[in-house]
Amino acid sequence: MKIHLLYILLFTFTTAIFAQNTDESKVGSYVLPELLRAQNGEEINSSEKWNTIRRPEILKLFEDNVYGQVPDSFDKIEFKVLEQNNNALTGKATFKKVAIYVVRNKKIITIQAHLYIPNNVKKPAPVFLTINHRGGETMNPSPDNEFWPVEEVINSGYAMAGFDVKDVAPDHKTQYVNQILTKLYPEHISQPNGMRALGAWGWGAGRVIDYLETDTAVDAKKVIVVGHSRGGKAALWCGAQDQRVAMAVSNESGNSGAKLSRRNFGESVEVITRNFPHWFIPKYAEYANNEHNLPIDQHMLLALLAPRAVYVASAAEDSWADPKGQYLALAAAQPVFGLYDFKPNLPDNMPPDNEQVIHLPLGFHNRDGGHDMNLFDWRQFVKFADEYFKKNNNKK
Ligand code: GTR
Repeated sequence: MKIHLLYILLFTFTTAIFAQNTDESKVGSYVLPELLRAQNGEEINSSEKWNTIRRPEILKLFEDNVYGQVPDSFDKIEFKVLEQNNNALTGKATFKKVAIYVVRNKKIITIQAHLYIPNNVKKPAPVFLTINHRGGETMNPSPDNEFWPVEEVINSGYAMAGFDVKDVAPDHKTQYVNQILTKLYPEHISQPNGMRALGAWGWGAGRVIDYLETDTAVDAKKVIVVGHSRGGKAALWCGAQDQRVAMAVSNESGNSGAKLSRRNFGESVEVITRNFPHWFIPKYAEYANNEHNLPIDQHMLLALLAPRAVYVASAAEDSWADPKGQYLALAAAQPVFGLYDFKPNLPDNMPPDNEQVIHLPLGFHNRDGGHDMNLFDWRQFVKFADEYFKKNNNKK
C-alpha cells in the first residue's frame, strides 16, 4: 500500500475512535492570552519592544510548555552532492540529491535533501522547502504526485526542496530519539524542556537551509518552509525560531499548529498528547482538558513569524484540524504584523471554500475536500508567494 494512503487511513481511524466536538454551537467561549502585553504588564506598542521583550518571552513559553528547545550548536556541517542531473524534467530543472552531514561531539548524522531548481530563470530561484513526514519516496517528480508537484512549482519559477523527517527523528513514540537526539543532543532526552520530534524536524529544515545558503542557484533569502499536518506544525515552529525562513506555509496543521487550542472544536490537546507524546514535551499533556490554562495559544506561534509571511491552508472536510480555528488564529495574530507597518485586515469571517484571501503578509484558503495537500493547495501557495515576493519579473 502506498505510504500516503496508509497515513490517510490511520488519520481516518484516529479521527473516528476519539470523540471530538464538531458542532459549532457547542464551542464554548474563551479568552486568548494577550499578545501585546509583556509578563511584567508592559504594553508592547512597537516592533522594537516586540523583538526585544515579548517575542523572546513567547518563544520561551512555547519551549517550556509545548515543543521544547531547539539547539543551534554543532561542531561541523558538510555537504556532498550525491547525484546531479542538469536535465531533469526534460531540461526544465536541475535535480540534486545532497547529503548534509552534521557533526557534534564526534558523532555524525546525515540528512538527504532532494532539490529541483528551475533552469529557465534569470535570478536565483526562491525555494519551497518541505518538511516531509510521508517518506522519501513521495518526493518524486511524477506528474500525478499532487503532494509534491515538482513540475508545477518549477514552471512557476520556484525551486523545490525537501527531506524526510526520519533522517532527523523517526515519527515514532520511542524511536524518535534514534537520530539527532541520541547521536547529537543526548542531553536533551532527559531535559523536561529538551527537543522533541516536532522541534527536531524543524532543526532538520534549518540544516537544509544551511545547505541552500551555499547553493548559488537558489535564493536563500526566499526560503518558504512548507509542511502538511504534523509537518505543518513543525514548519510553524521552525519558522518561529529560524528567522532565515522568509515564509511559512502551514497546510492543515490543526491542533498544536495553526488552530486555536482554546477553541473546543476538532482535535484536542488531550487526544494529541495521548496519541503523539513524542511530538511534545511531557508538560504539554498537563494542559489536556485544561487548555484555558495554557500560557500561550497558537495565534502567538503565528505571530512569532512577524513580519515574515504566513500562509495557512485548510480543508472544508478536515474538521479534525478545525479550519475556522486556524483562520481565527491567523486573524488574532494580526496586531503583531501591524507593529511592522503592515496593515493586514483579514475579514472577520473565513472566506468561502476555494477562495483565497491575501492581506500581506498573511494569506489563507479553505479548500473543499478532506485532509491532504494537493495541487490546488500548491497553486495557492505559489500565488501567495508571487504576491509576497513580487517575483513575476523573475521569468525569462
Ligand atoms: C493526525 C493527528 C493530527 C495531524 C495528522 C497528520 O492523526 O491527530 O494532529 O497531525 O495526524 O499529521 O496527518
